[in-house]
Amino acid sequence: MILLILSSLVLVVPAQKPTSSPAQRILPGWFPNACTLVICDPPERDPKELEVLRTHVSVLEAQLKALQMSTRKTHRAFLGYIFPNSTNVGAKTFATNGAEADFQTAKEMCEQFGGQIASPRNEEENNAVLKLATMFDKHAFLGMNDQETEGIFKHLNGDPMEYSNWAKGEPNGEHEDCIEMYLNAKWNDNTCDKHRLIMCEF
Ligand code: GN1
Ligand code: CA
Ligand code: CA
Repeated sequence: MILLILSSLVLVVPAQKPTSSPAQRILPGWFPNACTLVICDPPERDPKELEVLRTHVSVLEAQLKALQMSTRKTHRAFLGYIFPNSTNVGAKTFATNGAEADFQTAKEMCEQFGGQIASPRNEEENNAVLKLATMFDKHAFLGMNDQETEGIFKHLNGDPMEYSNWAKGEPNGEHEDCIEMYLNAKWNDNTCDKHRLIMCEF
């Protein structure tokens, strides 16, 4: 049906009398109701104007860099105030303030300040968490859990858990989906509603 209408238009249009609009003088064979695409050259730019813009961009870039550095410094100072006990391992900083909470609250607390619950991925990181937990004599929650699929522990971002340090006989809990670290650095799965040391990593 559409094809029929279009083909009749093609037949009808050439029969119309051309108008004397400016478009007709430019494009012979232009018909009323036809579409015309007009492409214009961009206006010429003054090279000095471009130079001024480049300078402005450079100044803005320098200001942005200074602002980022100052924000980072402020954030670090702020973190030191909220979580005064910290230790660095490579690019990671583990930090705590000695408070305890259930897993969900601990998770939200760390996220609120731009981090996540401590999730050691090797022995060195595990020992750094142990060191801080020992200062408070408290078992710390770790980030990995098997809340999604029983028996399959994953990192908070979905990564499979490659490093582990389970205590003998652990994990053993169908209803224990969170991990606590004992004060001998070994791990136990326990229920997520237990209150354990809030240990974040940034
Ligand atoms: C037992 O000993 P304790 O309380 O740290 C259990 C864990 C359970 C936990 C539950 C060897 O640990 O697997 O998660 O109770 N340990 C053993 O509270 O059975
Ligand atoms: Ca479980
Ligand atoms: Ca257990």
